[in-house]
Amino acid sequence: MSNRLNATPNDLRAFWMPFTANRQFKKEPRLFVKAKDMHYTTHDGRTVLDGTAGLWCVNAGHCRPLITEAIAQQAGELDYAPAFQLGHPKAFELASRLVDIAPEGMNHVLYTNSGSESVDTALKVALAYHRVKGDGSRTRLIGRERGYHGVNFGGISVGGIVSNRKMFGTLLTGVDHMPHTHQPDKNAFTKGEPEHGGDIATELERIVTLHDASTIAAVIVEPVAGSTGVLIPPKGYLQKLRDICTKHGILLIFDEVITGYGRLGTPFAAQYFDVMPDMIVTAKGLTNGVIPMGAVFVTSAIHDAFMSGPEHMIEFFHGYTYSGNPIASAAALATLDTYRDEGLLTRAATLAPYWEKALHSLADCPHVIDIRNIGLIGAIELSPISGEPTKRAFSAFLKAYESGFLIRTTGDIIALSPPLIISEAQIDELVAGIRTVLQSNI
Ligand code: PXG
Repeated sequence: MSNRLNATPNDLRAFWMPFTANRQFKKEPRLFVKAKDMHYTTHDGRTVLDGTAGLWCVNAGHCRPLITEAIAQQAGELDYAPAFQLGHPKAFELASRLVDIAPEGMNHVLYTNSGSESVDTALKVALAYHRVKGDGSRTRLIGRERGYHGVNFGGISVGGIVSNRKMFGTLLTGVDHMPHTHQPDKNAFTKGEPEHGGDIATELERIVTLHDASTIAAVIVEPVAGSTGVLIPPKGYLQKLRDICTKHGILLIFDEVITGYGRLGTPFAAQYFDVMPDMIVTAKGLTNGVIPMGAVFVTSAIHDAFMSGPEHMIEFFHGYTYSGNPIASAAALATLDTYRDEGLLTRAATLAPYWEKALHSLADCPHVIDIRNIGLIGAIELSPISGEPTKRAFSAFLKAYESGFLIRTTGDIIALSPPLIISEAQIDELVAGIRTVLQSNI
């Protein structure tokens, strides 16, 4: 007996979609068929203003010519080169270019194909680093409540979003979590970094005391937590984490999958907050979202610790078939060219005051209980419908989509992260569109 669904080319049943309400979607599909700069075109021919840079990744806007051409050119010249014990020039050129824009001291790059793989790569580097240093008892990993570090086993173990964890067994052992920093009672409607909550970092001291520093390998946090609904670090918080980690010999990993490549108006959040981690995890904006690729930045101290033993020996037993893939490397190089030519890695700093003012003008709209912003990121938190959490925001998402605006929702929070090429007029358009949706019956 065949299990085939008797699929036709336009049948939607076979594709089990990621992080999607599949049954709802397939009753009422939403498909994009084209994109250019700030806009998508839907399958029914409507134009949609992209308020989320795809999924926080299309930082330079859509179908940018340098990137499109570089991919085509590379595909015709060198499609694939083995990633282990062999290489190709563009992967090396890209690593040097990345190091140039990274915080000083982040001198080496490991490639992956996604944010999730970047996270798991960084966690493995941390464990192996302590081991090659003769400190192999440092095996614990510390994350944070509400943290999102992708969907692989390492990432969901250190992550703190309950629905992403609860179905999947016991996960990695030896993991603990710091409390999140969200204090709406004290910080609601703060513009930029909240005043209250910097001291929550001292909870890490408590965790270190509980387990003993000699058992802890690394702490991983998103400098600005994105997926959970945009939680901005309180003033002084990240520096305190840095100080505690330094004091106890614990590596600090910044997961910059969302904040990397200009989202805050600096190449990386580490530069924005002037706090230097030991590793930076990236993906998304590295290739403008166009080809899957991630990169993990590490300091020389970490890299050099592995460079001992016989020279013919592999120093770190980790990597992917597609690490530094030629087409992905070409896309990333063209992305960096686009960012450089158009000043996009710092453009969010110029736009941030306008963005902040526009966003906070929604404070008087129905259901709005908090508005948060930093760089070119924004969040509008809505009061949930009693007994039906997430429904109000999801209905706002559907209405916005119908009226030509792409927003993203998580829980009852609307998250915004437009391409860094957005104009002031388009910010106004997006905010006016959201105002109309919030004033409708949601
Ligand atoms: N770390 C962070 C901080 C992320 O935001 C990942 C890791 C995993 O990346 P990959 O490439 O494996 O998906 C992410 C991904 C949203 C949203 O709307 C956020 C992500 C992905 C999809 C949607 O909040 N972040």
